[in-house]
Amino acid sequence: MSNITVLGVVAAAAAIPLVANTLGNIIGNTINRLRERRGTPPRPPRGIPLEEMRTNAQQALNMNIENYINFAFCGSQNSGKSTLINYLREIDDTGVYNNNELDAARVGETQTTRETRAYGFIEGHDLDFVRFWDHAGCGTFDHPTEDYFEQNLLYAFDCILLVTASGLGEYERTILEDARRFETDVVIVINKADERVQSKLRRRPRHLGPPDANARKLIIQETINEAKASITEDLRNIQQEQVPVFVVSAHKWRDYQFSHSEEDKDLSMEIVPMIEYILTAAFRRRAP
Ligand SMILES: Nc1nc2c(ncn2[C@@H]2O[C@H](COP(=O)(O)OP(=O)(O)O)[C@@H](O)[C@H]2O)c(=O)[nH]1
Ligand SMILES: [Mg+2]
Repeated sequence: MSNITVLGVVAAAAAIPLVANTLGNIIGNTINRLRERRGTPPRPPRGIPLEEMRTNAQQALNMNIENYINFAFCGSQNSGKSTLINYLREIDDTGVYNNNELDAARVGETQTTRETRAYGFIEGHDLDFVRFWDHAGCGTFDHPTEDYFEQNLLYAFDCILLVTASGLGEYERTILEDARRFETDVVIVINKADERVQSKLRRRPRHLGPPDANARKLIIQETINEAKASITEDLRNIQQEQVPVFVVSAHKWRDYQFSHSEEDKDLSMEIVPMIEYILTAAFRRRAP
């Protein structure tokens, strides 16, 4: 059915002593509300019977759409999908913070490694009923085949995160179109926004000196606004302006989990609203 290798679900490593639960501390209510929808499968798109969606997901992807909330991370090579997944799972893949990197998604791997893989959370983590799917194979070509979305069962996911570090190419436009056709929630994630902040800082006139807390916040807000404005224009051109856009920095989200500094949290930008949005989308789609 699918030409993408599916590896077994990566079991969460059992013996990590520290459960950070950063997201649980911030959006615990949204998480708990969704947890109660476990067991209710997501509503299938019109024309596809629930039973068929359930069986196909199980057989082709080994994906349990009932007991787990499944999110697909799609996007071109190098946009930061694997990095995002690692840091959202509060797993450090750099070794810098001395966290366990046993089951981290491999970062920077070449596009010849095509495998779709699910990542869960450490047992006892607030999000242990959620699975993040690293949809490698997405974006290994500029023009996805016509039946790509359907073949890869992307409609069986609770929500698709379309990750890009730049704009919308042919690949992203195709996914957006098919997501609409198959009534699947999708969000656009503009990652690596820390680099945009850096380049703004480099252009800052010297006589102003380093920015204080307020100036920094302004620069961050400007960065978000500018990144959104350009994507929104692209979206308008393809009549998709209803698709939500989140501007984030995966790297700064990692830093925040270890530093707990407000500066790093600000620089991670819209990570928390993004997660809150996809959890709410899953909640809506699983209405009993
Ligand atoms: N500056 C910056 N680099 C990032 C960020 N997220 C990922 N990267 C880098 O982008 C490269 C590709 O990341 P990876 O997760 O392998 O991308 P994937 O191919 O989409 O899975 C790696 O070198 C990452 O360290 C980010 O938020 N900021
Ligand atoms: Mg990857």
